[in-house]
This record gives sequence, C-alpha cells and structure tokens, in this order.
Amino acid sequence: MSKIALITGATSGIGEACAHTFAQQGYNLVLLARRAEKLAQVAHHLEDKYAITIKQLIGDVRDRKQITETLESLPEEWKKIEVLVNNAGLSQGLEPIDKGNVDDWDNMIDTNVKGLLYVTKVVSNWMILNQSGHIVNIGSIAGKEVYPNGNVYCASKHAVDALNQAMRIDLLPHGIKVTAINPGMVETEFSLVRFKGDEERAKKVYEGVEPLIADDIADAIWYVVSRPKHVNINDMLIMPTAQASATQVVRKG
Ligand code: NDP
Ligand code: 8X3
Repeated sequence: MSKIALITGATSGIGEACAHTFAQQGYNLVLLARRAEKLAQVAHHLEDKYAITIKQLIGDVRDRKQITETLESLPEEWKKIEVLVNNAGLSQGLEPIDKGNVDDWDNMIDTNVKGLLYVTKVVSNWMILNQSGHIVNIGSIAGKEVYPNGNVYCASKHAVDALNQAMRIDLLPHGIKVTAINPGMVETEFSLVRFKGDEERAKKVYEGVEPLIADDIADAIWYVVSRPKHVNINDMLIMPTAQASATQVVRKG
C-alpha cells in the first residue's frame, strides 16, 4: 500500500488543502472531522481525481473515548501512518480576559491542546511500532506572540509550541520527526468560527490585506514532509507579506 497520511480537521481550510496536496502526491489518506457530509464531499472529490484510497473518520477530537475508539477501529494496515497532520483547531471569541466566555475557553483548550494530545497518543504509538513517521503540528503566530484579547487562544497555541518541542525530544529515539508549522493570517473558515457565524465581522479581518491562503500552508507542509530522511524542519513561521507580527498588519485603502 502507498504511504498513509492522517489529517485532522480535513473538512475545510488548511486541513482540506493538505488533503488535496497529499492526494496529489499519491498518499492514501485518513481524514478526520466532525461534519460527515462535508468530509464525504472532500473524500469523494479526491478519490475521483486521484488514484488513492481514503478512510473517513467522523469524530470530535475533544471526546477522548470516542476519538481513541474511532482511531483504533482502523484496519491494521491503515495504522501504518507515515504522516500525522495535527490540524484540527479553532478560536472562539476575541474578548479581554475579564469578559471572556468560559465555555469558549474550554472549547479552545479541549480542541487545540487536549484534542491534539489524544490523537497524538494513539498515532505516536503506531509510529513507534514502525520506528518511523512525521508529526506536523499546526501552531500559529499566536503560539509565538500574544495579542490583545487573544488570551486563551494564544495560550492554547503556546501550549502547542511547547508540546511540539517536547514531542520531538520524546520521539527522537524512535526516528520520528516532529515539526511545527506556525501560520499568520490565513483566510479560511477560521474567523467565521471565531465570530460564531458573523460573516461581516469575519470578512473585516481580511479587508485591505492579502492574507495567506490554505494552499500556501499545505505547500509548506509538503515541503517539510518531503525533505530527505536525515533532515527535519523543527519549526516554521509563515506570514503574509502584509503582516510583520501578530499585531502589525499593513492594510490598503
Ligand atoms: P477552519 O475553520 O477552516 O478549519 C478547522 C478544521 O478543524 C475544520 O475541518 C473543522 O472540522 C476541524 N475541527 C474543529 N474542531 C474540531 C473538533 N473538535 N474535532 C474534529 N475536528 C475539528 O480553520 P483553519 O483551516 O484556519 O484552521 C486549521 C488550523 O490552523 C487550526 O489549528 C488553527 O488554529 C490554525 N491556524 C489558523 C490560522 C488562520 O489564520 N486561519 C493561522 C494560524 C493557525 P469540523 O468542523 O467538520 O469538525
Ligand atoms: C490564527 C491567526 O492571528 O488570529 O492562529 O492568531 S491569529
């Protein structure tokens, strides 16, 4: 069987773009997300276009029991995962710490930190059996800097930054590569989710700026994954040209 990549959060944005890139490169795919219909659309489109096979896993990374059982339900030959892209994640709200919604905080921590850990726990053990593999963690500029009202989202991505470094140390004896890809502003469903469906507010985030697109990040992920066996890219920070830091953005007009 061809190499297998497992991508979490494959129904939109960066995860969906990654699924396209890996399919194009001939990888069989395990795609995971909550929206079953959207996941089926992505999978069928790719299977029609490329000579690959896809396993669709419907699951919520926040639910430890469900996500562990869902992953473990894969047939044995599908557990030989070469690449794991820990991409599922979200932001909810943009409020000062005293006004933040505690349910939003739980959601971000449960998804971005605990969800990433639950998936990694299962898949890293499979990689250890193979003494091979590459884990790509999607962090953020928010994992390198903190910006006003970004508090808990930034904290969750700082945790991803720490876990990325820790995983690399722990998995070193097993020949498993670990890389963080840290994007700045990428136009996806991210802001729509952050602002809970408020399209006006989400659109404003990208007004007058040329943000990154999901394919830019998929391209970077493919670059790190396609390096020779003896080369690992530890950490990559990728910004739109119009963005210098988390808060410094040049807008036209
Ligand atoms: P999108 O909202 O477009 O995609 C997020 C994906 O994550 C969706 O496929 C969604 O699928 C999935 N997801 C969310 N929650 C869960 C969950 N509980 N269980 C399983 N899947 C889940 O956003 P992006 O593509 O932009 O985000 C991808 C990653 O990139 C995130 O980790 C984000 O923090 C990070 N990032 C984004 C940046 C940006 O500016 N867009 C910049 C820096 C980092 P579904 O709803 O079907 O479950
Ligand atoms: C997403 C980008 O700038 O909202 O991680 O933190 S930002």
